[in-house]
Amino acid sequence: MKKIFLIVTVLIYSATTLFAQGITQDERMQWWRDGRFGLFIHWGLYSIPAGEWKGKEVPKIGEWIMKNAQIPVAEYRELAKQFNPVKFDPKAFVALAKNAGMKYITITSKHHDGFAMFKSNASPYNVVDATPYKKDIIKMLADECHKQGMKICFYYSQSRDWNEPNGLDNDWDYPAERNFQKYLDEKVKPQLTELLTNYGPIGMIWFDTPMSITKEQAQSLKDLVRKIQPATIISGRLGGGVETDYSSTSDNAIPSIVTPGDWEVPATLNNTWGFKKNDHEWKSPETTTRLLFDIASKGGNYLLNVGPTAEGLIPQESVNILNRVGEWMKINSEAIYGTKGSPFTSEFDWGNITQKGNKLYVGIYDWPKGEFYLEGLKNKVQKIYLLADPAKKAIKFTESYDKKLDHHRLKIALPAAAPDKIVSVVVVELDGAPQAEQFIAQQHNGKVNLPGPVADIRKGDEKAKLNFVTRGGGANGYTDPKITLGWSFKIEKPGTYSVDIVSNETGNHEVPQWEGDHIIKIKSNGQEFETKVTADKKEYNQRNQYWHNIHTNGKIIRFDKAGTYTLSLIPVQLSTKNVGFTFREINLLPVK
Ligand code: JFZ
Repeated sequence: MKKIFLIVTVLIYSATTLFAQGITQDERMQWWRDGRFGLFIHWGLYSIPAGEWKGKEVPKIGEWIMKNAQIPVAEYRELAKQFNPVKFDPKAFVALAKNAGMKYITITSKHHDGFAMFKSNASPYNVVDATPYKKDIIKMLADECHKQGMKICFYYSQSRDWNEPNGLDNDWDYPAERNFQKYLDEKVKPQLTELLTNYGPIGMIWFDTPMSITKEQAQSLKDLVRKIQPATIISGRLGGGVETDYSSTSDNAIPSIVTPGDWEVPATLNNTWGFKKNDHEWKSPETTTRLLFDIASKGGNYLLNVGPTAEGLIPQESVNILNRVGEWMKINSEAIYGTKGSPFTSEFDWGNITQKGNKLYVGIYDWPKGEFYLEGLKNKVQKIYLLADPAKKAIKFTESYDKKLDHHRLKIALPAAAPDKIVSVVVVELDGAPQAEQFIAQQHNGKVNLPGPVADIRKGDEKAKLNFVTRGGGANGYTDPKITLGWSFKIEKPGTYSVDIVSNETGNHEVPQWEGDHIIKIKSNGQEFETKVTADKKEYNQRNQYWHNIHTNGKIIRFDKAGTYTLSLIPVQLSTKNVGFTFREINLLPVK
């Protein structure tokens, strides 16, 4: 009897929690997947020093000034008395995001410095109680977002809190012993409750830098969010190994190929998140727009940051860049919203591709002089037109199929002039959902691109794994020489090919790391050679701008007839002094 009672209770309990949640994962993620593009706002007391403390420039990211300059808590807190951003206009913030084509705003409600940008009963260290401004910035922005149909999301630093003796990471002004649980119970949970209760529906909580938070502690934060607002998305950096609703890449790090699952690239427009008066290293609108298109082509979201000043203004340079991206979005947003990543595994030299339903959006960065070729698309094409052309005038094309090679080619007779200087979008309407050939196709320029993440990765006879979601897109910690990679691909044009071995810099973008001297063997079509990984050419990569691609010239491989081939990369010895072999891809380049 007792047992039955227990079972019934458990059943009722799980049924009610399920109903209470009343929302599927797909439903929860819908707006985020459709939106693809959001505005990140890093704003807090750190915008007052703006990268300078007592007349000295403090290096690195602006919102870390308290730690980087080891400012005593008592001194840093004094900044609150000066915080008076009278020029803050929530309407202008939301309008800027809207005009850029962004669908959500994620603002720092509390960053690592511990200062809350909202009215909090859990800590007087907040914008209403501790500053002359006295207004709840989070409320002003949230209200405006709700009015304008923009999703409002809150960044919240759950572990690092330099203001609290029991928060993590203030090791210059507080004793080492701390009661982290007490901090979670007395500050984090009450503040999260306030954020999820007082500001209407919240799109997402963006947790960050979990540090040593335990599984149970992280889970309790997730449970809290789910309990109050089941529809709120939980971002990647919660910690404790607890599953979240999507993952965040490293800052400014874009995967090298289409990557499954829900993920987001948090990115800066210059080299800081919080405002720094001397950081003028701005990305160009061209780079920003292409990165947006490239991230969508790989299946991810782009969360692009601005750092308002102490007066409450978004730097004019940021405004200009976002407005320019917005001009592109006004014509081309159909190629971004609600799209999925490219059906192809390769990175193309000319641009990239997104897809939605039966359409491909071919985004061309470098407009071709003559005809344009898309290799390896299996579908029947119905119509092709420029997204920028309101008349959707049909563009001529021919599809051909090489039966012997089982290869499909689409040839498009593009107009002479590019419709857009940054990314021109060509819409290709198909007979069904886009389908790419199984084996990697040779590109029209003769190149065969063999990306690391799609390789058949093995350790002896067993399937093995390498992690490619690192900064720069190369393998992370490839130090085990027993791990080999293999690819299958088609060669259409017989001849001699040079093997271009590409790795990349990785690590903090202020001090990129790279390691060579690995000895590797390449085998293909009955030929093989051994080579040492050396930096023969360093190449700027506009899709991953902080980390250069490093090319190693391999030897020559011959393919005497058209056909399907394999190539394998077999380490002989891997150097492990630093970051290991950050292998990214191999290119077969025709030798003329
Ligand atoms: C964190 C913060 O420390 C930083 O101030 C900023 O808010 C940024 C968006 O997030 O910094 C990180 C966190 C994680 C990684 C890099 C920087 N990471 O996983 O590579």
